[in-house]
Amino acid sequence: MAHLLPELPYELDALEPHISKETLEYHYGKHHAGYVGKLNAAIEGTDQAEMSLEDLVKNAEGGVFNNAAQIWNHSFYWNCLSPNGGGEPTGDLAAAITASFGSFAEFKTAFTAKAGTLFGSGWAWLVKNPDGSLEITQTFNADTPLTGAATPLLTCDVWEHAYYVDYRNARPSYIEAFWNLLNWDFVSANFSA
Ligand code: MN3
Repeated sequence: MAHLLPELPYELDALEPHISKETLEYHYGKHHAGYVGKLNAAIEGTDQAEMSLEDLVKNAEGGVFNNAAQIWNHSFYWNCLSPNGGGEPTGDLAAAITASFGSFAEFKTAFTAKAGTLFGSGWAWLVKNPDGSLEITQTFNADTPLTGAATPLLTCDVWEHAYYVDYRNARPSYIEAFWNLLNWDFVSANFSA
């Protein structure tokens, strides 16, 4: 069973001016697609060939894990963004953010800092712990909350390939733009799941 590159939930130019069409052509069309190609090549003819993507993320190691986890993380990331995104969450998610961080503004400051200070390549996440509390975490390289007990709610890809075309070395500018695209409907659905 070959894994497929999931369809992007919007057009390649839909996130402009915050994230350019050129970035998506590379980030989705080359990087995300590359992980799919490498995973399929690595598992072909092995006993991992019939495993689901989530099972590979949870059980595989080395290159198979890296490529499977990067496929999952990127699919999740694209869904966290929307041309109609931005603003603030509402309802139960908003209440949970206030309960865990004091206010939306404090959450935004803390998440921005966590994404901005990640050294090297990785991901910043908002996750829901088994006790219902929310937490901001970092994972490095391909690592993902999917292998742990917490439920991922939203992520920001802070690998350089996510922002170098548009913002060069200015990761803070990319993170600022990220807030204008945040798909709170997707984050709320993850929170309520
Ligand atoms: Mn990426």
